[in-house]
Amino acid sequence: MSITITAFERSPDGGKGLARDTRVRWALEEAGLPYEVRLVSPRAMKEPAHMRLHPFGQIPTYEEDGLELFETGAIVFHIAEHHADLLPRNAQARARAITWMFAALNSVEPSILEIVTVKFLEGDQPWAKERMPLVQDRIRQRLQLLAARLGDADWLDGAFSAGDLLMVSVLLRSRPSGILDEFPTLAAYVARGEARPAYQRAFAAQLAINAA
Ligand code: GTB
Repeated sequence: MSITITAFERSPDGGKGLARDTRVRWALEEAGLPYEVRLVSPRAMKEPAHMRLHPFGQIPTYEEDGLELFETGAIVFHIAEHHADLLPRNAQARARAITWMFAALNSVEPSILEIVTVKFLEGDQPWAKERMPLVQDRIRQRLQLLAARLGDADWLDGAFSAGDLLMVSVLLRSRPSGILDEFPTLAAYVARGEARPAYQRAFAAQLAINAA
């Protein structure tokens, strides 16, 4: 089996691991699967060769023996389903882990991404400064409920799963704003994810490309 993913030629975060290829790398490392990385420039991302793989001209993409995927959630799900011990065998526990994958991407990440929108896309608007605290408060509301659900458990539902992999990855994006650290149990949850050897390998691999 041969697996190739795509990543930024140079991530705008300079190696903090926040671009979405890190999530795919992490899942592949959890599965113990070797993979190649094709680096794409911003221009190449919008050219036909890449647009054939990714209809929106983005990274990451995933190629495996003729199978071509885009969307990080779908890629991580594929890896979890076919290659890794990232989803429980019990049908109900499996469905709950998949639910957490969707929750990470649909119910937690959108509010966190709004910070990027306000900061970088709307930053020059006269109302941007007023909007930011509203956006930050919406993130806090979501994280408060997530923290309540996690309680003092290590992971969201039993053993570490693809749901935790995506939730930790999503929460990492709230760290630069300082909001993650307002929730010590979530910060500790993220730290547990980061301490996993598979995450460390994924992080190091992207850092090797993106560090100055
Ligand atoms: N829904 C898609 C998925 O989950 O795969 C979204 C993919 C996506 O947003 N890709 C981004 C991309 O290709 C990179 S990850 N952007 C280029 C473009 O659209 O032209 C998002 C990202 C970018 C930068 C940072 N950063 O610098 O911290 C973090 C995350």
